[in-house]
Amino acid sequence: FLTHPGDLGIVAVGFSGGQGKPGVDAAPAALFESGLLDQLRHDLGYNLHGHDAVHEYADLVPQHDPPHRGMKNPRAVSAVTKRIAEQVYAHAREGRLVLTLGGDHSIAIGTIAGTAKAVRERFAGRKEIAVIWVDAHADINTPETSGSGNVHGMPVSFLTGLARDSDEQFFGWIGDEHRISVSKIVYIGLRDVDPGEKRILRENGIKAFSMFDIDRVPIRSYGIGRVMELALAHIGADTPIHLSFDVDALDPMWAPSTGTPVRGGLTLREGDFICEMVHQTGSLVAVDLVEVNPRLGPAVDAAHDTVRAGCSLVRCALGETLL
Ligand code: 6HN
Ligand code: MN
Ligand code: MN
Ligand code: MN
Repeated sequence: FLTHPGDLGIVAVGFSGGQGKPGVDAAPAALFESGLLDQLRHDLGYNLHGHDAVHEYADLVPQHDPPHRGMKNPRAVSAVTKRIAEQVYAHAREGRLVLTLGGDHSIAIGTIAGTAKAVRERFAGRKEIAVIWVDAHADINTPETSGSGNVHGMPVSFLTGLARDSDEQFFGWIGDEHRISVSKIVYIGLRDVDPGEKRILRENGIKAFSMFDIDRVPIRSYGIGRVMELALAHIGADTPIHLSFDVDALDPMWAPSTGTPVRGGLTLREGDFICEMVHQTGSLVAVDLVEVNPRLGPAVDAAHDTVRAGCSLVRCALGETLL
């Protein structure tokens, strides 16, 4: 699917408006400081594009942004994700693999909208992307089912059209070309799903592998392997894949510095393995790494550990560990 597989478009998003805790906007700079770009350039041999800037989108964030249908910062998140969709689309249209560094998970509204549109155009509507969503959470609340009003808990409902708004300034800019179908999403790592979200997953027959599914195979280390086989089989060969990785899918032991940590998660090795398996398909068109918050965490090393884990996930998704 990639016309230039060695070319990597990077979108560094310093935005935190999809949730309430400041600091997640500092993740791209922290990932860069820990050497991620050099690793991608020198160890993995990618040509990087668009990596010089961390985007803050200050021009798109209004002074006054009162809730709409219970959503917090709705105008800001809508405008920023619209811009991100354009940025990701511009890279994908050039045939580049696209890496987006968040930022909170609301930004996936933009990244997935951008790849969905680029792939539709490339294949004249004959192909649609699949999305592998690795997360402790399902992020599929509608504004009405959300208990928090945080848009980072809603991106999948807007991307699938389960949530819609006709007003341009409240995600009304999302068109059919940006959307993904519910049959093309696979979740991995779920363990903290709201009641309304469980109903949405069930009613729409959405494929989801929870931590329970990963653990179900008697020998635990085979659990993630089988889950990945099943996940990729569900997507089917020859389908462009967008991997959206929320670092809170990992156990807080590995990734403590994140806004909504949930214990009982993936080991770093399991996370890396997911990324490696997806890379190995040869179908990867875009990767998001989100919810790293270097300002949070119990201990001094917490942020450092989380940033390192994030770098490892990205490198695995981009092919480092395969011989
Ligand atoms: N994330 N389900 C909760 C909510 O507020 O809707 C948590 C969402 C977490 C979102 O981690 O990307
Ligand atoms: Mn180049
Ligand atoms: Mn998430
Ligand atoms: Mn999450």
